[in-house]
Amino acid sequence: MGAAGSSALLLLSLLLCSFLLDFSLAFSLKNCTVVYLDANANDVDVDCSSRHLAVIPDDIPRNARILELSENGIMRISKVDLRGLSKLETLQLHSNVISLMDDGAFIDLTELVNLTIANNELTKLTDKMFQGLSGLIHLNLNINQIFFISARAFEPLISIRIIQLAANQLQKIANIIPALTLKTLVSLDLSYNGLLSFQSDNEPLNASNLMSLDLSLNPLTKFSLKKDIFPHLQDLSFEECLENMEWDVANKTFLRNLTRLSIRGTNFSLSTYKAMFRTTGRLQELDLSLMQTWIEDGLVDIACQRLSLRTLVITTTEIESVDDVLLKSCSGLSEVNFTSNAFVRMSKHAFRSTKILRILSLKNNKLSKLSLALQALPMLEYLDLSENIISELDCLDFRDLTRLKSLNLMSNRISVLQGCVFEKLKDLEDLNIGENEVIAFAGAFTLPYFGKLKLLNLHNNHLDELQQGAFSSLSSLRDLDLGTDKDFAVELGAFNGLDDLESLTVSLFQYYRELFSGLPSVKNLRVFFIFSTPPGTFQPYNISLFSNLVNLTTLTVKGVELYHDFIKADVLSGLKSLERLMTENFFTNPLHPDTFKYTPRLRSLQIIYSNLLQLSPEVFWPLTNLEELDLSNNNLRSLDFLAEAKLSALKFLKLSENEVSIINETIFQSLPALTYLDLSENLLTCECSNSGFVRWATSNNQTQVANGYRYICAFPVSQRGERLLDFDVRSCWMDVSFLCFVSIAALILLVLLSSFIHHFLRFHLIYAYYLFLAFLYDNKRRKGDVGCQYDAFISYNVCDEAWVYEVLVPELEGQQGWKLCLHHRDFEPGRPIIQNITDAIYSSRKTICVISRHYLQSEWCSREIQTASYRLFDEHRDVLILLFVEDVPAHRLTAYHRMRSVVKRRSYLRQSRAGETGRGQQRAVEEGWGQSRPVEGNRGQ
Ligand SMILES: *[C@@H]1O[C@H](CO)[C@@H](O)[C@H](O)[C@H]1NC(C)=O
Ligand SMILES: *[C@@H]1O[C@H](CO)[C@@H](O)[C@H](O)[C@H]1NC(C)=O
Ligand SMILES: *[C@@H]1O[C@H](CO)[C@@H](O)[C@H](O)[C@H]1NC(C)=O
Ligand SMILES: *[C@@H]1O[C@H](CO)[C@@H](O)[C@H](O)[C@H]1NC(C)=O
Ligand SMILES: CC(=O)N[C@H]1CO[C@H](CO)[C@@H](O)[C@@H]1O
Repeated sequence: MGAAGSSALLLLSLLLCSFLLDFSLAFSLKNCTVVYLDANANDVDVDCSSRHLAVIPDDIPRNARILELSENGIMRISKVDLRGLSKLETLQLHSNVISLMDDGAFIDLTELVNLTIANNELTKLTDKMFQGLSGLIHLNLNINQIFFISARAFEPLISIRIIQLAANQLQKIANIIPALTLKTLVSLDLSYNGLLSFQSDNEPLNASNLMSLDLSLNPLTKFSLKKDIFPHLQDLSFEECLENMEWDVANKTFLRNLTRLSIRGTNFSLSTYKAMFRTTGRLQELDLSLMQTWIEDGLVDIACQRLSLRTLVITTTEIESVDDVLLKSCSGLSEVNFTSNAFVRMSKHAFRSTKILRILSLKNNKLSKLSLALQALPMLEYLDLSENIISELDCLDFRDLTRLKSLNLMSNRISVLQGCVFEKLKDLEDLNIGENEVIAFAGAFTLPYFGKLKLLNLHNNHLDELQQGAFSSLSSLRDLDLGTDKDFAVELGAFNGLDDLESLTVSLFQYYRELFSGLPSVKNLRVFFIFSTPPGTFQPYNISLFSNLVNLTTLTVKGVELYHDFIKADVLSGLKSLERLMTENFFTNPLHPDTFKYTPRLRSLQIIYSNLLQLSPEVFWPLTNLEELDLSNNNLRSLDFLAEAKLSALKFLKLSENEVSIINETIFQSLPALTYLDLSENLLTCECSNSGFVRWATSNNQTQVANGYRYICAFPVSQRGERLLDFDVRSCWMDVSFLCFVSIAALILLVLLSSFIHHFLRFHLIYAYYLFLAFLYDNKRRKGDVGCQYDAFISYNVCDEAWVYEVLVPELEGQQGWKLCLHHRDFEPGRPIIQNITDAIYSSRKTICVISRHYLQSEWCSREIQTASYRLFDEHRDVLILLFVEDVPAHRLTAYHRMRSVVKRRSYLRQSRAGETGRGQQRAVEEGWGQSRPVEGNRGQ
């Protein structure tokens, strides 16, 4: 293995390590939230409002349709800020400090319909500012400091219909020509600017398509039309223009389409008003609010004489009474809005002339009793008497209002409802008696008057009790509100007869078994449980409270000072259609595992403020369709129950305001559909125990961790106040990177070491290898217990054969009487040579190597010397005798012969003079780690 291999490995490990630390696939946005939308999953609504942003974040999803950036500190919209947001339909930028918008900043926003840059610091609108906004319909530029609009600024807005420029600094009509000339524009708001006059005389204006023009709150002194430039204008406002304005409309037909004029709070001269009324003959709606003096001076009368008025609005005055003359000339009125005046009384004939009045609002006045005035309104359909001080209703009050459809008595002081009051209201559909002091309604709703009543609001009254059949005549009722915080008793059967009821809100101060029987159509039920002591009367019932509501789809229950013990495991039994359940302080810890067994269709579940502390996964097993789960405010410490909860359809999970500190990110593997997760306001720990979650939150590409970048660390104390997702998980990966480092380092060392060994100690290794082989072989042999057959095996090269046969063999075999093993004589034919060699060596007591240059070159000879050497080590027997017949230089002792160390510490023989036969062999025994080397030992030659 070389350098290339090691660097490849190094690269691999580096890749692996960096992969573990990759954050590039972020899905959760840094500063924004993709709003979870239940019904319309198509819309991608990105909310970045109120986040102290100074610039538009760069991680807005490209498929965003709604982008809310309001209430930040954005100063500028640059060319690149909104690049690529080609799906955007609504862009909200109000309440920033934008003073600069680059040319072409909106160039990609071709789908944009609604753009709001209100409440910023724009001063000029320049030519290329709105380039690209070809689909824009509504542009809101209210509350800026715009004083200049360049001639072609609005040119790209070829679809524009509404422009709002209220509260700017436009002074001259010339400033607004670019808007007035837009062919598609139908509504223009120029209120609260500095316009001193509105004159068409010298301006290059042609007929516009404008239908609504608001010039309120300008210091106008002149309104002059010399040309027919507003043939379609329907709605014109001069509210609170406080200067005396001259009205100069040259031809009565110019404002022929004008139907609504607001001069509320103005203080023009009588002649101006008269001139106005003269040229707006088709007017239908007039707003004279905030004009008490003018009204007292008879302006209503003048208006009604001149105009074909249908709607009169007089609000926000101190007028105390409606006298006989106020509406004297207004016989055409069908709608009167008298909201927020100071009416104490109305004269009996106040409405004598307005015979065809259909809509009357007397909301927020000071009426204490209804006057006979109302009896003159046979056509009245809508009557608003809310926010007065009416305490009593007389049987005659509504006697003639036989057409009344909607009666609003909310926020009065009514304490008793007599049946006769409503006797003639046979068409009544909507009755609101909320926020009164009704103690009893004395059978009012059992009388057969209310055949058409659809909506009855009785919330926040002082009812004592609801008797059986209290609403028995309300068979058409769809919506009933009985919510209150004042204790009252409900008899069983109280809701009998409400066959069509779809929506019911009720406060309960006792537990009632079967209370909701006889409500077959209810789809939406809101219950407030208010009882703090054990009601005593209940004991385990077979039938639970809701069991009759088989069509209920939405249930909202809120416990207020609730005594929880009645909530049994089967509290939801019978609710087989239930899809949405919202509970607050209702369930308690522990939640019974069977709680949701009865509600298999549940899609949305909220259990908040219930101190659940912990949950077991089994609770959720029946909820296979659950898509939304809100468990906020429950002091939950752990989310581990989610791992086994089998919530495979869950998309939305809210767990805010709990006490979760460590989140095991693997639980999200068991929530395969999860797209939205909110963990705001928990006690999150910024330690390595959460590093897995942090990494998951920042890198997973399915689940948005809503507001994740705002989560604050609660622990450890040193990190308190830091942001969780800013927590540097790399410091945790320190362990891993350290491991990586160590393993890489070890690897490199190994590589280096092996090249080193290969280079310098190769032969020792090979030697060790053979030693091992020999060991194995020896073991085998030992078992066979082969004794020594020969005294010596002579290892030699054929070139030295002559010497061996002429000198060595005769000497040893002849003279000494040794039994020698010679390969040409004693090797068994047919066996592998290596086998023969090994056998020969192992069956001889000694191995004599006749070393010459030829010997060293021969492969077989080196095998022989090797094998003999192994035996030396293996058996610790000195079997090797090296017989040097020639002077061999050191460098020739290459390859295996480098085992000089072996030679060194063992004995060897040297023939003093080559060819000098018969001289006997000196035995130069050098024991131990002798210094003399065999070659050096040859010196004497
Ligand atoms: C634009 O947005 C505003 C504020 O949300 C809304 O009132 C208005 O109706 C929208 N206009 C259009 C054309 O969608
Ligand atoms: C304006 O009035 C004319 C005739 O008076 C009518 O034809 C036209 O439809 C009206 N336009 C609008 C937008 O109401
Ligand atoms: C008003 O204008 C109409 C047509 O727009 C014209 O027929 C009529 O003569 C004009 N009246 C006056 C007084 O100029
Ligand atoms: C009456 O006027 C008030 C104030 O302008 C307004 O809020 C209210 O909606 C109007 N009521 C009716 C019934 O039009
Ligand atoms: C414009 C922008 O991206 N602002 C902030 C978004 O959130 C990150 C992390 O919390 C901040 O560092 C940015 O300044």
